[in-house]
Amino acid sequence: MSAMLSAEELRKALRLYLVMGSPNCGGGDPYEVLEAAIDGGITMFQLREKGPGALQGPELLALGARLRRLCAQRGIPFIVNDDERLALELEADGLHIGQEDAPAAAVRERLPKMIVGVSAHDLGEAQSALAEGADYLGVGPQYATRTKLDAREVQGPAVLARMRAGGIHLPLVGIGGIDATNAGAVIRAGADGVAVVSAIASARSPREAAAALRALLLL
Ligand code: 3NM
Repeated sequence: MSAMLSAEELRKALRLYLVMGSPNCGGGDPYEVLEAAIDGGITMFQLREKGPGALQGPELLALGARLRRLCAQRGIPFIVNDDERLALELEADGLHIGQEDAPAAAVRERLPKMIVGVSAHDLGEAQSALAEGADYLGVGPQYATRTKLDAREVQGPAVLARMRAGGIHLPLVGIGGIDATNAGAVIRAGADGVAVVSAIASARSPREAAAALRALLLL
């Protein structure tokens, strides 16, 4: 899956988006977590190797290559967080960037064939990201999260509704503190999907956690 997905395919792929790296797996093997999550029914994956104990250099590249291969084998779009060079080295399907990372327009220009995802926190940021050529937006934090230490103030699903009312038709995925108890509210507010870290990666059974979310999202 190296060619970019159509907007409709991307909307579907975003439905249950697992975001994680080795620090999120509670000491377990990220490969096994990802494999179980795919068995449970995730529809897209982002390698986000951040936080205490995050791998770097050749170790990160080796892990990325294994996860990338698994995604390719299972038909799951593989996105890299923040690290443009790693995304190129791994021949990722896309790159996800935050407001603090490289400007979206420059990334879009350098990576014309990749899916470009951008984190947006309000209508203004969503409009800018749209103008700069983003393919989808990650919108959060929807709820309180302990996974991202520098997360902004909790926004609630209303931010998604404000973006839709403001004319943003891009694929949107909610992120931050999402689990089976609140995923429905995120979708009802206008998201095409939910992005989760701990609800799957830190679950006792990532496969069952993914399957429960998938059932709830009517996939
Ligand atoms: N981005 P969990 S919140 C990676 O608000 C990330 O943009 C966020 O982790 C944002 O599902 C977040 O464990 C962490 O709450 C989400």
